[in-house]
Amino acid sequence: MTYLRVTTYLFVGTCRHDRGGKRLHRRATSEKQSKPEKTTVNDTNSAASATVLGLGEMGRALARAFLADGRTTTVWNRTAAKADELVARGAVRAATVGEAVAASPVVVVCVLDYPTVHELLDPLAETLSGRVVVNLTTGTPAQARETAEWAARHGITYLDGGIMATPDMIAQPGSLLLYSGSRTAFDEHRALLDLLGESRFHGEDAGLASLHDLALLSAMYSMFAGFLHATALVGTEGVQATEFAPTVVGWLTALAPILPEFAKVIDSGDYASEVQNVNFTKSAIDSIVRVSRDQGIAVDVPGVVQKLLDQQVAEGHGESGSTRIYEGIRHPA
Ligand code: FVH
Repeated sequence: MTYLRVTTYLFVGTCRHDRGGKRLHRRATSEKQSKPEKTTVNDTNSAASATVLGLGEMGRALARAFLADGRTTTVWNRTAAKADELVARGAVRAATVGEAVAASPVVVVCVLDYPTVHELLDPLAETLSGRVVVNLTTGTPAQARETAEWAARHGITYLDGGIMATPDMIAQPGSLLLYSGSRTAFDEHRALLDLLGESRFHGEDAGLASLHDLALLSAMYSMFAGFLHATALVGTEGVQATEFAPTVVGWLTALAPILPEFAKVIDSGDYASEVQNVNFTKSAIDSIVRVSRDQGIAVDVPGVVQKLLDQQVAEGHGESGSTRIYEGIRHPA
């Protein structure tokens, strides 16, 4: 349910922040455990200062949260003017990235992408040695692991993170940040991290936070696509999107509690006992595809689900629970 709340918040926040679609995209083990670890707050550096590199919409929100707690916060951004509002709130403006990095034991990076992270940090490896880098830039697990390896080679403590929040949610209820990488850094700087939202540690494999981040975004974007298809369908008969949206919200909210039930089936690998089988669901999806064609709209969105169901039927699993399409996704032919 937490994830659903996050998704819902992201949707609401996204609408508020969308600038021509740009914001929408940036927004949604052993030590490799799949469940986040519960940890106690143990910040030995509770008064520690922090540097924030990257003062876009998100970086500024992060810096604001540190400043609101009275932390000495040094900031740097390529476009210097974006630091102005933070300096007015008490932030220290660094003239160069090197000056910013040297100012604090913890360096939080939140820029466009990983190439930018490396462009900024690689020349400063020596200065960063012995410091903690918390990288909240969105990227893939491979990029996170590669950056962790780079950091380890230079004696830099590395924590990767994924932000499941929009900038206006930072430091507010519902803000969730996923972390992986250095457990020590997570524990030691937990109080600082908790200023941004709920902090969850996913293990010492630096790629795991990003994996969860992108998985949650995939759930979000798929849900958005479903909403857009449904809205296009009723739109063919003149129903306004604003009229239809509240009904969709109610419908999806009512159905969301079924996801943990699906999860139990998936984990058990036993798809026999589910009430709704592949054949039943396929008949519904076939109807959705048919009506979409009849109404003259694209069928790409339900077409994906139809293809997965067809695959299950072709493999002889028509009587299995329809959650079995998970197997087709998890183990593609
Ligand atoms: N905003 C959101 O809702 C999402 C929530 C989930 C996590 N994302 C990720 O956070 C990263 C930053 O996102 P952002 O919203 O702050 O993005 P922008 O407002 O576009 O700011 C981008 C910053 O990156 C700087 N930058 C870009 N290229 C360079 C470069 N070559 N050298 C130095 N800095 C660079 C840019 O600087 P400037 O354009 O202002 O000079 C901004 O500081 C991102 O990974 C999201 O996916 C946010």
